[in-house]
Amino acid sequence: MRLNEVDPAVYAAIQQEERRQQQHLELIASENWTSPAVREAVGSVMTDKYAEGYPGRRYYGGCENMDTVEELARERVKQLFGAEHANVQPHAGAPANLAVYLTVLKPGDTIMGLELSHGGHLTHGSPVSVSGQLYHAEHYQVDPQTEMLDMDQVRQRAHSVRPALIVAGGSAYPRIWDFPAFRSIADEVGALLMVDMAHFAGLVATGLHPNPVPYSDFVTSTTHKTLRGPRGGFILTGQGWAKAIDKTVFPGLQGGPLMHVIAGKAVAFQEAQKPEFREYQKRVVDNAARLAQGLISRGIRLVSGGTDNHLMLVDVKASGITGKEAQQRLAAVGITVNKNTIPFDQEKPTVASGVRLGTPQVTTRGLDATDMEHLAEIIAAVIQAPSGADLSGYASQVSEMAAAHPLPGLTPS
Ligand code: DSN
Repeated sequence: MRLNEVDPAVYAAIQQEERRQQQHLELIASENWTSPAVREAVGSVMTDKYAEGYPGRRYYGGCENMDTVEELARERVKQLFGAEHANVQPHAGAPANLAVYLTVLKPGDTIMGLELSHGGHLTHGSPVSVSGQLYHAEHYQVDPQTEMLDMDQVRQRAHSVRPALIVAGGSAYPRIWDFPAFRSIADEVGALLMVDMAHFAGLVATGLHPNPVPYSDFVTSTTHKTLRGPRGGFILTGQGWAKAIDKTVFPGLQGGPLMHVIAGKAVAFQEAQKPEFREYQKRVVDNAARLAQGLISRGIRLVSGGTDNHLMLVDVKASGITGKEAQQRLAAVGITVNKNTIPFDQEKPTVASGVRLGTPQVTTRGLDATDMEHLAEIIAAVIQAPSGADLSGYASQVSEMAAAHPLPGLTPS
């Protein structure tokens, strides 16, 4: 029996989600739209199999096809990023980061990552995350004037707090990361270096952002953001740490790997090796630059004055509203974003002074430079509108733009 007969409630929610994604413009910087081939792999019989262990060393019989897909995923991701060793079993980015911490740190050791409100991530030592509870977390910040990282300030901070592990990467930093500088700082203070490239992995895979692999002890990532694969994580490291990392992921932290997701990762890693994927990532970055310029030219303030990657952080407080209100207003016209704290934010995270915008998903559905100009006009007008203004005209424009660019692989509704 098909899903619509077995469980009409779940079927209806999935149908409605398809419609929501089809009819809205998703500017959440960490989201994307997987290919039908990736979704086919994730929805396959691979979900039914236990495969604890690693290829050739499983605790269950019948794992020969599991070995094939996991080996393909490992080899492809190693090739994509030039890494010696890959573990593709982490269920998501958070357990990937935790696996590195558990491998190299003792409870109470010091880690140093970018402050959350300056663009970092919860798993880089926030007090509400196990990373900030199990370890002594210190943070570096962006420069108050430029709102970008000043590597001399990062160096000073590292010399003062002497971390055992430095974490680079984050979820709302719109600029390029300087990995050689992070490496030399880590070496000066005797720290290990982990780069969490979850956000910009697709850019790294296509040479549009420097590759952290040659400079890092560990690189962690998710597969579902710019990389456009299924929801999941992975870890890259050198041969020296390979055994220890594998042991931490399984049996240390996780049980049976999600083999259907690993099959989807293998497919996505192959897609990411194709020339079309590089062209796509180039359009993502170009679209972000165009959207940023369009907003700035309409008087909107962007943190750090722009973007070098796939995302930007809009200071909506400078236009007189909170991040929460901006998120609600944009939702009302069919644009999905997330409120986000900005550096030195005075608002709590549930209110925030900013919204984060990213172009990976709308670029997948074919929006181009002209559309970015149009989107900038709509977003600026919505943010700058007087309270209670009628925004329905913008909602129709968004709806038309979405209808003109159906999500690839879905029948337009
Ligand atoms: N939740 C992701 C993001 O939106 O960036 C990070 O984990």
